[in-house]
Amino acid sequence: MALQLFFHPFSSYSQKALIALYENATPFTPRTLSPDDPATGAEFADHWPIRRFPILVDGERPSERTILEATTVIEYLDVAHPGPVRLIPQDARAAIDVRMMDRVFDNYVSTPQQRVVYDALRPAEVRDAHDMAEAKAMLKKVYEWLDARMAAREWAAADQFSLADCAAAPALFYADWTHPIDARFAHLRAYRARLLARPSFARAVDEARPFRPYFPLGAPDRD
Ligand SMILES: N[C@@H](CCC(=O)N[C@@H](CS)C(=O)NCC(=O)O)C(=O)O
Repeated sequence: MALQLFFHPFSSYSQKALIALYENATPFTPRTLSPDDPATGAEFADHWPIRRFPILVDGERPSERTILEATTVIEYLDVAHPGPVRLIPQDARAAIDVRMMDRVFDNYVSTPQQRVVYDALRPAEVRDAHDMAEAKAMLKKVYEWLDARMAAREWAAADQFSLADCAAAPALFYADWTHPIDARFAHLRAYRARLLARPSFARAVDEARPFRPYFPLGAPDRD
């Protein structure tokens, strides 16, 4: 049980880490979080009281290493368990572009997308219409920026599939469900479709299908 991933298949940040594991067929023990399995939940909370997933645990107690945050999980895999697909370019300048785009997808796509979902989970009387308008405005702005950026690119950065695309795939997948990407952003929509066709992400999407009825905004009848 060298590598364990505590995660949920329907969670966007979990999918981000899963893509990296699937890209390199890296062996790991899935530790799926579920209300039906309080023991796994307690072990997870022991590793990370903040309880945001995924986390990666490498090795056995007492000398195991716990890696928090999906980006860091991918960075760690690239260093400690590298495979044929290197998700961080060896060239330091190219790696900066990859890390920059990883931050863009997390901070300006995933974060506003999650705000909308978390708002929908709140009781109606504490929902925040102003915050929702701001979150959707940010999505709209970032769609426009990403559409221009993707006009002449296959992948988000460094001319290769990378950490940035691991971040982009679930972020754009759920963002489009949350605040649809307008048809005029054809480059961005084509990029989202390319990500969906990537076998590692297609597998993560397939594994999450049973959970679609739980999407708080109502899952559309499409990927
Ligand atoms: N910054 C974290 C974010 C992780 C995150 O937000 N995970 C969500 C699932 S996609 C989560 O743990 N949600 C449970 C909760 O908020 O209680 C990362 O990059 O891994």
